[in-house]
Amino acid sequence: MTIKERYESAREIYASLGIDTDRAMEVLAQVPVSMHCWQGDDVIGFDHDGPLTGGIQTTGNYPGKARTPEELLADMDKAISLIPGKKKINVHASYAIFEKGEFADRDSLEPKHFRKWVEFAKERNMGLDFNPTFFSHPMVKDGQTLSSPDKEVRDFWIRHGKACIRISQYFAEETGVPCVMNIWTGDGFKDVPADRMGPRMRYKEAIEEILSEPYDRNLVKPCVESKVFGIGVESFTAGSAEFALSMAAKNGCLPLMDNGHYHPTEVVSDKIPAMLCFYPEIALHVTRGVRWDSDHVLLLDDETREIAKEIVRCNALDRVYIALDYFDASINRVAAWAVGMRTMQKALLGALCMPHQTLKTLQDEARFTELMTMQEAVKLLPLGDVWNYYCEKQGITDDLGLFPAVKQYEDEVLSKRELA
Ligand code: RNT
Ligand code: ZN
Repeated sequence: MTIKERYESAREIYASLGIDTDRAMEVLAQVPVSMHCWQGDDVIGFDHDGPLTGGIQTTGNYPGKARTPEELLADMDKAISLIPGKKKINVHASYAIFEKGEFADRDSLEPKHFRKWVEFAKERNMGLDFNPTFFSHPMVKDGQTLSSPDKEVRDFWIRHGKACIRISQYFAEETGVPCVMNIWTGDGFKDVPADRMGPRMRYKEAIEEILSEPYDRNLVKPCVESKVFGIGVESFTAGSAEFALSMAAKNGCLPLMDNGHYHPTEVVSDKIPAMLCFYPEIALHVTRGVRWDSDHVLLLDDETREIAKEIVRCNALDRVYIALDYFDASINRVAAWAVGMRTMQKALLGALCMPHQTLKTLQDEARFTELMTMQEAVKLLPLGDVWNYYCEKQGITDDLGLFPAVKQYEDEVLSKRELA
């Protein structure tokens, strides 16, 4: 049987449950998933030689990592060729691309330093998201940036944040797509602090000052991302969950939830509908934490599927900005991108191919036994046949073709880098 014939059989099975798979594929093709540039070079960037700081870490030393903007963009292009559907590119400020001999410190970055990213995105018909980089820099003093007791340090990072708002606005104006700008710092303490409120008050005031930079609210979507702990900052993080949530609520920015940033039995899937009751829009970093915020490549596990289900059944595909955030240095990085992006899309496709209205009715009518059996039955519907056909229609390889394509790129391009 061809992929198309398999699809046609699947379509009938889904149709008998009132599910329109043609429509599901149409919708999926329009949902943007933002691909994080930092998977390609282990979160290093182009503006410094120092190590990765901020309480985050990559592990592994797989050969072939991108060392220059040209290499990173080429690798992203390879990954993009393996990913169906609509994509955005998520850029960190540390990935400014300078002309030869040119340099600007983080607090004096300008739109022109990101012109190459804009060209790259426009040529591929994609939007751009942006992140100020509050780590891996000498002005991180005693592990603090925006919450530092040193005003000079805070002011430096406030100027950085404001510069990033201007760059985000430039991204949105150039691409015609709103730019999600995420504020995350690793500010915190390794051991029990003597003052928890002081750093948070300074952090709050600093973010408010950044947000006082004028911008068009339809074009720039500032977010605040929370975190529970980082490496070397195990006892306290200034940007805790309650802090970020309240910050967003009071200042009209978006709360950003990274599902690696909560206690191990907390789930972001359950937080999505809670937040959607109050916020017009929210943002996500979708990742896979294994035992902790380990930033493993996104796979089709229960929580990823549950996250996608909540977005879809809350009818919130246009209210939730989906970005990926993980960094695995122990495997082929192009595969890491492609597998994670495809996983998110598969999860969304699965969510779009569910009889939500029927299931909601069963719940409302307290027909819980029937609800349970129906939810179990849905799990084994032939989603793979729909996914394969979707990929074929988009001219993208199926899952089994992914590794050979990556391997060929590794042999022809990545492996040569080690010799250079
Ligand atoms: C860190 C946060 C943050 C970073 C990126 C690189 O724990 O998740 O989003 O991963 O900014
Ligand atoms: Zn994140």
